[in-house]
Amino acid sequence: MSYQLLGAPLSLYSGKVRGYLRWKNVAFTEVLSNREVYEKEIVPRLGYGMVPVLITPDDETVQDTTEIIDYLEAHEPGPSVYPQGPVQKLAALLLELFGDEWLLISAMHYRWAYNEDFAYQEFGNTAFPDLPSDERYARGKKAAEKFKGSLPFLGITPKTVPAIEQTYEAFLRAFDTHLASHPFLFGTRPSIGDYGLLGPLYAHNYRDPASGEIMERIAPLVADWARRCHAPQHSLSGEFVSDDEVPETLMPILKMSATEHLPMLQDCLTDLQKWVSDNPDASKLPRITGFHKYKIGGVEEDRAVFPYPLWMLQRVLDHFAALQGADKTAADDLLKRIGAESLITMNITPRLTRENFKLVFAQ
Ligand SMILES: N[C@@H](CCC(=O)N[C@@H](CS)C(=O)NCC(=O)O)C(=O)O
Repeated sequence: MSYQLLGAPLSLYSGKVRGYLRWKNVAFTEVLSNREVYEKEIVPRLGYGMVPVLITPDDETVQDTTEIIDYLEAHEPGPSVYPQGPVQKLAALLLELFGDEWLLISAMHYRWAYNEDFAYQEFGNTAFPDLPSDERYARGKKAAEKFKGSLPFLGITPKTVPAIEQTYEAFLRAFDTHLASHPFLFGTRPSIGDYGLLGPLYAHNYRDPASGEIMERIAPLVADWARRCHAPQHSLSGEFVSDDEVPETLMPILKMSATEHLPMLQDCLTDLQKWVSDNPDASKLPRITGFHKYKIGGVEEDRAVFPYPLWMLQRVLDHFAALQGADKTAADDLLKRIGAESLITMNITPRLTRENFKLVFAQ
């Protein structure tokens, strides 16, 4: 049996893994995560509903796109999406986090502001592929309520919408400029950072028709990159740029991650620590630990505190903490240049880990 990817065309995080699997040239079959697959496979395996899920040839279950990619990196041959160069790897991990968790805001906003009917139909096509089209739409609308309803939890409100659009367009322009001189983030080979960006930029912001038009108009090279990152199965390895160089054209994007995303992550950490002192006996974490203020494009709004992105940030910090000598100096320099020097002394305490598909405190 080959790998099975349980996922769906409309799913942001399925696109991240699908693009990676195709580039890595891993044999896999995609199984549409319809209602029956949720009930018979996904929920029994995870204990809750979430995609994508990877089922390995040994019938192991892997969830969370980062864990899926790391599993395949450890078990499959061929070139890696992790740059050998420590500074490139640091930047790539930061950009994976930025794509997965910060660009999620624009991905959710654009889907529901400009592609509502398309999305309802897609939710129905995924969950109930055998029903007639109008019934798929009606049932898709019901199934989509939870997702559309999550917008305020992500800080997407009428107050923040103009800032979300402004910062997304600035990101698109910066990435388009970078892509004029490099096919991927760090050269001719896609990195873990490319796949982090691919989630929001493919399934939502390229594939949703109205969002795709916006991308084609503002940043045609980003649309082209999304197509290439998600291209059908191929075995083109490419290379990362030499000498551990982080292309100058990535600096504006790394600075966005430092000035926009990092303050929110720092605030989440403070909130998590407060939650822990208020709940000293808790061993596992709820998905949301409370509400806080965040800022996007200078506009402040309430948003739920999600501890999960801190687990991803911990990966970035673990990589950084292992560096020594000239590598550490070069990594410090990058963090200072992009305005992320607070990462140099940051520690995620209590330490987080994932067990049985849940975020828990490390023992
Ligand atoms: N961090 C997770 C996020 C996965 C995720 O949010 N998947 C969405 C679909 S794209 C989902 O199934 N959401 C269900 C839910 O949030 O309850 C990953 O990287 O796998």
